[in-house]
Amino acid sequence: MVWRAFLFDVDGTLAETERDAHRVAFNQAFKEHNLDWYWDEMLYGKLLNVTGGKERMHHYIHEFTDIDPNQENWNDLIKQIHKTKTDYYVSLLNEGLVPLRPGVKRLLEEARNEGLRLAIATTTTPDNVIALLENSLGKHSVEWFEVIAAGDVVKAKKPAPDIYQWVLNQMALKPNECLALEDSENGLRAATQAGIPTLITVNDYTQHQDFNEALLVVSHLGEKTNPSYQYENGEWNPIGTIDISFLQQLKKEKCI
Ligand code: XBP
Ligand code: MG
Repeated sequence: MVWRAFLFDVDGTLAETERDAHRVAFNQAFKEHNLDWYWDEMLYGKLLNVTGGKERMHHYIHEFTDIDPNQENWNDLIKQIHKTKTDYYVSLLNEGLVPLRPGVKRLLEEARNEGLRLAIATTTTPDNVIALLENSLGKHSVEWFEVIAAGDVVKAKKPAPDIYQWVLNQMALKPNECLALEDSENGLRAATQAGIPTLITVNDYTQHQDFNEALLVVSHLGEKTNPSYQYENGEWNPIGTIDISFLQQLKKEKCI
């Protein structure tokens, strides 16, 4: 059995969008809505435990402010703030300042050449995904992905498996025919609960999370001039570039 599809997470996996784009856009939106909230890099790291921007703001109000969420119509307010945040986020990406992570473009192109099917499974808003793809891979790259599952398409966001189950359903694929590519424990839990083997590319915010259930944990996908490192038994060792033949071999050795 070989991989038939790669299912990509977006934030933290395709690009390091969280600290310098989502976080910045949230703060810009708070200012525009006359809120004195400011999410610094450390606080944002804690808030990332809750996936979804609207859900993250609700969590912040409950856990980090004295606001009584019942006193005003916070549901509507949060929707408005989130819309402003999405506009700022898309503008930031349109400036072209958020590059893809090492090896992402290379692996996507290889997968396309070899006829593997591609999909996106993410918590973020669809407009954000399109902005990232168009700005980093070109106008038509959205068409590379058979399914783009994003945002509120399912009610329960990661770590719930719903978004992955939705993608499997749309593509009529079995979990063990797919490899999920993720960067976080929440993402790993979502994919694993859907039965999908998962490759983790860690980043600064997620490197200390629990990835015991992952098929493979690496620093990034790697380029010839920027090799990847694999995390195993408490150590990081060079592994080169993660390409299709490496991944198909990994499936043969470690999966059914
Ligand atoms: C991504 C997220 C998203 C973004 C914000 O998680 O948690 O919420 O931070 O996006 P994952 P929105 O990578 O696990 O899918 O503000 O558009 O919700
Ligand atoms: Mg992610």
